[in-house]
Amino acid sequence: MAEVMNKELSRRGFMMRAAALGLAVPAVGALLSACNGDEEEEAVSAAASSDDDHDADDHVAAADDDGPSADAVRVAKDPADIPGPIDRSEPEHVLVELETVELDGWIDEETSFRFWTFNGTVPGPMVRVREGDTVEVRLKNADDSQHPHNIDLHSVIGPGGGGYVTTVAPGEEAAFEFKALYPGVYIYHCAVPHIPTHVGHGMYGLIVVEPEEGLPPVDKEFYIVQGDFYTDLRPNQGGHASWDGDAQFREQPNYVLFNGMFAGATGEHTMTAEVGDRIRLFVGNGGPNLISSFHMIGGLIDVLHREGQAEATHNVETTLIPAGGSSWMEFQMDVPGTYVLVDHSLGRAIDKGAIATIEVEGPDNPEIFNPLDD
Ligand SMILES: [Cu+2]
Repeated sequence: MAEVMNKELSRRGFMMRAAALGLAVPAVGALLSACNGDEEEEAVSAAASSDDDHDADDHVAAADDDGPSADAVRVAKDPADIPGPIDRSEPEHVLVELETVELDGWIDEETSFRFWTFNGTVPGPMVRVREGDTVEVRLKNADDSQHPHNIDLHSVIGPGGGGYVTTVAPGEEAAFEFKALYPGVYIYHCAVPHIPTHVGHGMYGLIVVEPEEGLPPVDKEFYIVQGDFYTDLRPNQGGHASWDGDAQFREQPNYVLFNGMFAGATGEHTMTAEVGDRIRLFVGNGGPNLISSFHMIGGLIDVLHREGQAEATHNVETTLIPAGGSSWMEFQMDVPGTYVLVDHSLGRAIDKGAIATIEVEGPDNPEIFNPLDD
């Protein structure tokens, strides 16, 4: 019985995902159907005819009859919504103002969840400073928050990364300064106990510390942060999902997401580029628990600054991004089409949502990729 229920839920999820994604994004639709086609149908009927009679699966909540929150808004951060490159040759004093906001948002197109955020999005804003800058971080906790919050930036050399001195109750504000000594790309996150619960509600983002000489110019830059979400509902069940602390303890998330929403950066929210563009991705992993096997289907990372290190590695297919870690990478697509970014632990992509797309437009390039008719 439990197996039947799982299969049916999974199939329902597949149908909804196919409807939501496949029509708008043929490449994603093909991916999903390739992994959820007739074989699964056979498995469902085989399970249905079995004599096993287990109780209902206690890992899957019933669909929420009350429906999703009426207040749900889009919290998924647009990957293109980031500050531009640093354009100065001297260090400065930089003010970074962040507000912790708890709000109902869409974790998939049918399901809402109470997110805890920096500035109302997951991830929070990408902060961009220069090596040698003095950074003043001012953290406000919104008046209507239910929990204290703080910020620990991995670019900070100092106790708690700033967490101890920024713990603020609802309606309060705190601030500190730090010197950005080391160029790289770093996670920031809330570190109020119970920390996995705060991070698991979406409280993370990236801070980029550009080297003194800056980063090489590129045509496009995007910002993606993966996170694992522990909810009582599975993707696309519909309704309002609640936090599942037991699932967090067991490290078994129902959602694994780029930018806080199931396939949030696909379809009308896809990233876009032209054939031949140099593209830079800043990719982080907020966790709280899983590591990411970050991969681009049909592409290759030709310049990889693994974990933000100064020296680049070249021609990498899949790169590990630890929980609480990040990388920046560059590549170009010389052939037009849809490129799908995934966590290559593929169940997390296909079933749990860690998918994003880059739509590349421009002339065909048969010398590099040439489908043959015969
Ligand atoms: Cu918090």
